[in-house]
Amino acid sequence: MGRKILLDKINVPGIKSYEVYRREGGYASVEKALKMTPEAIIEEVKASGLRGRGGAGFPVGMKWSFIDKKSGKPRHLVCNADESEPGTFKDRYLMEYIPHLLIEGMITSSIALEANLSYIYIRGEYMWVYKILERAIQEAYAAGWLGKNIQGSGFDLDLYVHCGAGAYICGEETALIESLEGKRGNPRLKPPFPAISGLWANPTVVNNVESIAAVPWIINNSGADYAAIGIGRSTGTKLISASGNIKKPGVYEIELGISVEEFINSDEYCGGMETDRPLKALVPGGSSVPILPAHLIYKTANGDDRLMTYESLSDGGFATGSMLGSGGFIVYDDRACIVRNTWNFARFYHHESCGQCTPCREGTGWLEKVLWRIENGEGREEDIELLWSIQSKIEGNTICPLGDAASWPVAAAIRHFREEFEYHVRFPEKIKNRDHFTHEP
Ligand code: L3W
Ligand code: SF4
Repeated sequence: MGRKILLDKINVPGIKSYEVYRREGGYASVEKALKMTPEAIIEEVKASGLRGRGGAGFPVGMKWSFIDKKSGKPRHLVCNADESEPGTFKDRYLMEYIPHLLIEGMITSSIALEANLSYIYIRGEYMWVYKILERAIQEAYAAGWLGKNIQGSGFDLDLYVHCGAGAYICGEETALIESLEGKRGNPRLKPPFPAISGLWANPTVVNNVESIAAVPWIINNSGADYAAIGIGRSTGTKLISASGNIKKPGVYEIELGISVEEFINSDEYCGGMETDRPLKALVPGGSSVPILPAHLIYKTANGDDRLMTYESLSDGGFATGSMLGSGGFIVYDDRACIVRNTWNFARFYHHESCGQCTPCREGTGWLEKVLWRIENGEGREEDIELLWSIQSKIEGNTICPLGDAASWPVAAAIRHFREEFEYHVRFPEKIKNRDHFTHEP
């Protein structure tokens, strides 16, 4: 069995409540952190090698050390719980079943950042999880872990949970900040990064739920202990939301470094393919990352085992690799129509584009339209080149990463499944007469 450090207590009856969570050793990291200097806490997190679990994989300790403490302005920790990436549902699981782990992580991390006012920004569709967090926060206030002079330490911390209103773009950290300030969630140009000028122009750290939930274990044990789990620069454990044509969809905690083959086929995780049909494709990190064709799933282009790490999943760049991203692992068997899947993702990004940048606002619309006509047997010979041209003009030319996220899946689908697009264009009648959404009639 792989090591569990986030989900190890998830099956303890009543762990959602403060009493049980505390009895199981909860809030020990806060007690320890209150006796440490903020710098020492940050050093432990740096030593752990923990990387941001929201998608970018940026080192958490390094992000914390960027925070401007010299300006004398108030500082904030904001938890990004706007989990909206198609294929990703791990943060919901953590917050729903062990909410105090996130609250404990928020307190310990706020002590490190010397932040006295912190927020959890949760996606609007998670209303029932919002209520669970609200209740856990009230329990933490009642037990003296939040509010003035927590546990007699002289440190004050207020924590609020704020509900989004249904926009994916508010998961982008600066759009999230705008939204938290009460404005429309339009991403800001960076720099300045939030660590210098974030919420109300104050120094702000925005971290994903899973990143913050890993902090208590690191402080209770040590950064070195955390770094000893995993492999290379992919340290610790990672939650994976597994879905698609597998026997056991769900949320799994893995030690970074296990092979993709083991993750898909072992009974401990996905349990193998849903039926006897062959594996066709994999999206390993949520809809924003490039899709991998069958021959590049278990092995990299060099013939090495493909591992569940930041490095191995991106091995060879986008020509032959993808990204670990947020760990939204979508498995497809040979019934899947890649054109339809690509259109479905493109439709999502078009709908969620905030509209500030022309390449994203217009380009995502064109991607959706052209993919829709190909998928419906109305594609033209030149459409594949047109798609390639549109996606290439979005990537790298926008304010925020949503533009890249819209272009990468299209580029990868054409790169690896071009013959499927060509088939759609060449045999429109066969495509029109399909009775279900597979590639072949
Ligand atoms: C200070 C520097 N901070 C980089 C920070 C930066 C960000 C992180 C990664 O962006 C985006 C992000 C998510 N001084 C810094 C610095 N930072 N250089 O480090 O930045 P980067 O540039 O390495 O990655 P990126 O891919 O361009 C990541 C956004 O993607 N996102 C994520 C959604 C996540 C959730 C979730 O966790 N629930 O929904 C989606 O758009 O917010 O803006 O923090 O500031 N020199
Ligand atoms: Fe808005 Fe798209 Fe520009 Fe991001 S890339 S700021 S979502 S228009």
